[in-house]
Amino acid sequence: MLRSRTTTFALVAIASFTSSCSVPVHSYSLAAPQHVGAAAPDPVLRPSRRAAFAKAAPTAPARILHAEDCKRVTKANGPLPASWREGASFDLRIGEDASSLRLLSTAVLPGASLPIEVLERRHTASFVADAAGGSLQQVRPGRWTWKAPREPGVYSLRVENRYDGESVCINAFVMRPYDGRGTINGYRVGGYPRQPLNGDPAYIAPRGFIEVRGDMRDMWVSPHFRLDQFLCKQATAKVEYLALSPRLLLKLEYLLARAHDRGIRASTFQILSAFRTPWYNARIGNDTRYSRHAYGDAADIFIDEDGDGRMDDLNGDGRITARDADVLYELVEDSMDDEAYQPLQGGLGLYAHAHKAGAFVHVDSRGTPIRWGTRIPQRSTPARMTERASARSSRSF
Ligand SMILES: [Ca+2]
Ligand SMILES: [Ca+2]
Repeated sequence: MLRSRTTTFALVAIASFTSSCSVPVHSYSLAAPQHVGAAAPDPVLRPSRRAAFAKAAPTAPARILHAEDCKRVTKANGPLPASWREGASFDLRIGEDASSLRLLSTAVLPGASLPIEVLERRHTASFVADAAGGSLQQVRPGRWTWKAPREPGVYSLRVENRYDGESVCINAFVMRPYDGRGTINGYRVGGYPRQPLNGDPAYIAPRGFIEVRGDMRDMWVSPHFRLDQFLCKQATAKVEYLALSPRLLLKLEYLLARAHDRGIRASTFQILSAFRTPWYNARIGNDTRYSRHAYGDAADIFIDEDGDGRMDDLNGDGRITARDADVLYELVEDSMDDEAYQPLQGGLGLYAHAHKAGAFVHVDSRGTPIRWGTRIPQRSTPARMTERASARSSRSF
């Protein structure tokens, strides 16, 4: 039987990728994802899909002995081993974000320093760390500084608790610097507003992007999400560029765990749209100059475990309607008072009929709570009226 436990998270509430971490750390708790598939079989799961799941069943993980071994895990063809989708036995702060996930990704500029710290008060001397690339220096027991190499790419870091042999892997993306001129290596980016919205540092234009090439697209960036889920939907190029906030990954993992708590079957969230370059955002008719999608911390999500490309029947009424997206909306809304959720605060929007995939929900981790779209009560309110209200606001973000 898979263990289910609550682990303590901590996260610093600043969203840029590279600045130093001299701001307070907020602690919170995050229940490890539960694997509810066996307990709550999905009646609409197709036989062929079931076979695919069985074929890719997680296997027992080999022990991770070096940072190089992390590459093998993150490039796994198929789901990560089940133990990697549970929480780690210790909490780690990576740059400004902290979590107890077994795998997290972060992004830094070339040559930048990335602080890594075990958030345990005791037995810090039992932790060791290593890096495949760059240079790693121990500052004190349980704390290190990784100096990123000059060459953009993805580098694996690893922290191990020697006491129990458990490792946490970190994908550290060294970004390609961006000079703001509209393209990067021939890839169209477009222009960011010169002034951050209301002076909010979350709206400072990215100074670099993750460079995505070759088989990097399939790599795991957190226990339930792959890199290609976050790529901009503009025409595929040999080399693509991406802004991806570690905090968005933490938020999606948190919300997935909450979905599992409610018995919702979801191996991941399907992401309609995550990163959008300002150029692409304008092309699709979004006139919001400050879309969080352009800053890499927003995702439009739904759940599709039966693989038909549309939202699943989350409320169990036998139909696929906006009410199914409302189940997700409610899940986020109910999390807002959770102490664990506070560092993950951000936007929440319901889009009732805005896409061929059906209804979906926008979430982002901008730091301040904001909601749009209208809740659709499951029974009482006439749906047509509220759905229209929701559609009206669908172009906002
Ligand atoms: Ca579906
Ligand atoms: Ca339904």
